[in-house]
Amino acid sequence: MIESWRWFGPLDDITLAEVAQTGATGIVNALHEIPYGEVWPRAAIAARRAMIRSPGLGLDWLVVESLPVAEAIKTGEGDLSRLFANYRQSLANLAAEGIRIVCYNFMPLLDWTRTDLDVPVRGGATALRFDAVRMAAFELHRLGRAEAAADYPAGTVAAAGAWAQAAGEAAWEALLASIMAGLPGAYSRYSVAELRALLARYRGFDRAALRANLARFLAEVVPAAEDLGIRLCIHPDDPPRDILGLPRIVASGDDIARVLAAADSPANGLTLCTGSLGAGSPAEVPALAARFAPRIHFAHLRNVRGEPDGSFQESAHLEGDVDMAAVVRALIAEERRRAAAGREDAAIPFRPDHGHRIGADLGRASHPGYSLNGRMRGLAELRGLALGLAAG
Ligand code: DNO
Repeated sequence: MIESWRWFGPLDDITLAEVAQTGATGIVNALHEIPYGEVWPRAAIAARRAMIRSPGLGLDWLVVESLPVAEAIKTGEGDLSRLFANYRQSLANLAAEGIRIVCYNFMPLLDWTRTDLDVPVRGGATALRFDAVRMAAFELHRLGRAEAAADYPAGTVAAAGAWAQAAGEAAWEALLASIMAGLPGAYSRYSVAELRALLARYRGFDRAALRANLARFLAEVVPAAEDLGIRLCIHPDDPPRDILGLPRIVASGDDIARVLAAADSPANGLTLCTGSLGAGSPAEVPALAARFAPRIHFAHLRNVRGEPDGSFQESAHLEGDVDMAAVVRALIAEERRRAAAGREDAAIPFRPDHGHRIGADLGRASHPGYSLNGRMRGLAELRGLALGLAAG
């Protein structure tokens, strides 16, 4: 298990020196400044890797998260040949600079979605939360998506109405800011009107259509990745269900099996995200880790606690609904299998995915979920768990 850490680049408030202090050795990074669909130039990749490999830190850039898939590839609109060629060129440039694990997602429009970024937990720390009532309130009473009433149980729809009536402008603003935080290019926020216009692009677009576009994307890029020795790994949908009427196609074991079968190659792999999958069927996550182990190239380890109405809240890494020990055991077994087969890249990079804001995090700006202390706590716990299991 290679201890890794997502670092957002020079604009990240957390420095590489601080990352080194956590004990992590692998960096998960992206050239966030390059617009979606454009080529990542080789020189920019080399410069970023050199920065990460600063003397004395013991860090290296191991994983790209994400090489984003342009929206047009997801909608399948227009002539996509330039976008596919650009994606392949970025992969070639990454491989030329020695980076071989590339994570991406195929969620339409939104990336991960939460309704609350700072819910108080024990001792005044804060956590991220997805609240079904507030999400329904947003869809029904801000976005005006009347069809959303069918996506939620009647009790949730009623509770959403009550919430919407009582909410003042500040509560709406906070909700909007939370929901938009996961949007791609998350530095610029969409307004409600812009979101409505973007959603219109997906009207009448179903899972089958999105699956066909993913299969097309894989057919275009997996052969190139194979030649380059790159292992692509798709990230599951978060939350693992349709929201805003947008289809989701990487939300369950069956979905993942379908994606992996669409291009049956080690170059077409999975990012095992225990938090995303755990917000669906947490009890299944260890079995999914074992089932897809040979195709897992990267792991996001975090935990959630679900609630009967579909809400969930991010818990400490070893405290939620997912049996983290069982997941880590499956990953260690896979590493041993790879090592026995003589693979030099047997170790699987994982990162503590998200963390609460604790202690000094509370006074510091960081990307939602990407605090220093909270993730460091998670990393330390996962490190101990992995060492204990490997020794046992
Ligand atoms: C959230 C992350 C996701 C992930 C992308 C991968 O914290 O796990 O934003 O990076 O979905 O493409």
